[in-house]
Amino acid sequence: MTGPISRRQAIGLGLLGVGSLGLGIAGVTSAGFRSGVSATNVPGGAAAASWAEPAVLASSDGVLTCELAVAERPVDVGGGSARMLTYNGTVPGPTLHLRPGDTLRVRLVNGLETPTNLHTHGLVVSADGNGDNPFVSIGPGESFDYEISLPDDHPHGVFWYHPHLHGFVADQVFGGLYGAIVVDEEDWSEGAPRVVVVSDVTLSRGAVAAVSDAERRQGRVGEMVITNGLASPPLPVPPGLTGRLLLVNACTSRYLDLGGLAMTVRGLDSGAFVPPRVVDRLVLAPGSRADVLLEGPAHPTPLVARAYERGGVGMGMMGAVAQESDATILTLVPDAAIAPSAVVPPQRPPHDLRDAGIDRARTLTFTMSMGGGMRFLIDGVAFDPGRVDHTVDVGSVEEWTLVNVTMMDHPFHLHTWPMQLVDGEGVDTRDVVDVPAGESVTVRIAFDRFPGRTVYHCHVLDHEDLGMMGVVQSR
Ligand SMILES: [Cu+2]
Repeated sequence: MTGPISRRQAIGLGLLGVGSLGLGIAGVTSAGFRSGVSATNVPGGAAAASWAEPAVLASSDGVLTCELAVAERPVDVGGGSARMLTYNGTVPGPTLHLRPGDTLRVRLVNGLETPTNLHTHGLVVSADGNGDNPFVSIGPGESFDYEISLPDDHPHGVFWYHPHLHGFVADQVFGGLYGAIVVDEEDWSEGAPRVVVVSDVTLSRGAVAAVSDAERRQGRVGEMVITNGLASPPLPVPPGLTGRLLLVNACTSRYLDLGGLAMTVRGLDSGAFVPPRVVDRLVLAPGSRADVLLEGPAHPTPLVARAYERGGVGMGMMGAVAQESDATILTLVPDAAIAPSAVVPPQRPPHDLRDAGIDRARTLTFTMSMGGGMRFLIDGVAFDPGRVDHTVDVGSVEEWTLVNVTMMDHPFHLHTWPMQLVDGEGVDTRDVVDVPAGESVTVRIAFDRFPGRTVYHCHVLDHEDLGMMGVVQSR
């Protein structure tokens, strides 16, 4: 029951051509973008005056030890000032730069008035104990020491971190709690990729606006799209040379339907595309990331996220919700003074499960129920942390068919284990798989390690908070 694999699943609506450009192979030289670029004026009103990125915390000798202090703080955001939820006082939080085989030790200090925790989205790591454990709850004023060990064969790529405590996730992520994680084996001192964390937020009276129940059901979208906390910032690039962006869709519910220029996509989530794919449209569901090469244009050129149709609860009975509109994520601005440097690391192709023996097939069905307030369900039930919904054997390969019988798209995220699209083009491995309204998608999953208990859920985070999450136990 694979159904018509969604047109939208493919990154390549408007594919310019899927060919080997000789890109993404070790040794390709690209123009990096130096950090600390100078201010650039961009016509168009409220656009930010200059590019900025989060601070980088990098591992050394196999370990990154750091503290993430969670607190509401005043920050400059989208050209104004507002109180937001922050990691170490900034939105986004610091970028964590790790290598395969590293250990990440994070002391999370909760300065909020609500409980929270930490999820390292997309990392192929254990969910046990003080690992990437979504069942941990850290109360107000408490702290917790995470220790997350990346295996030596961990995929290269861009990942991210955010809170994952059921019932609080959407509010806390919308409030500003997100940051990038990059896993590679590069020394960034000679030139780094541009880390581009995109989110959206609505501000009201100097703080993050509350949302209505109708907005939660729809999956809230913010009025303002922010890139590294900035509104439509300029990104200086050397004309004619290639630069590399690591894009993170940290929006609570918004899909980023990116276009406006040609993009060479080296991979989505933890899955590398070998060879890279050249597209002029790239849809990133909430939670998804992309590793993208762009050619520096001769003239200022915007990267635009177009309003995206992802369905609704229907019948106009649920109250007004904010309508999405097009947004400029950033504007590439030619700047010949930006020095080129080699920043494109070799790719690590994901395991190919197309010829794997399937130990077990399962179907997971997404529904909504109207009784007692709208609930978002998987297999007819709402999330219960005390219940195991699926038990899998470590060492097995399974095929999961994700069936969406609702009128809204649901981006499905499985923790710890990547998913390979059965009908994907070549090897297409992701950790967020969009399941459009009324469609189904089949994936293969190698539960090759990490006994323990973790979750899968809709990454429209309001839907997750409203119940659309389940528990998988591996043993
Ligand atoms: Cu959903």
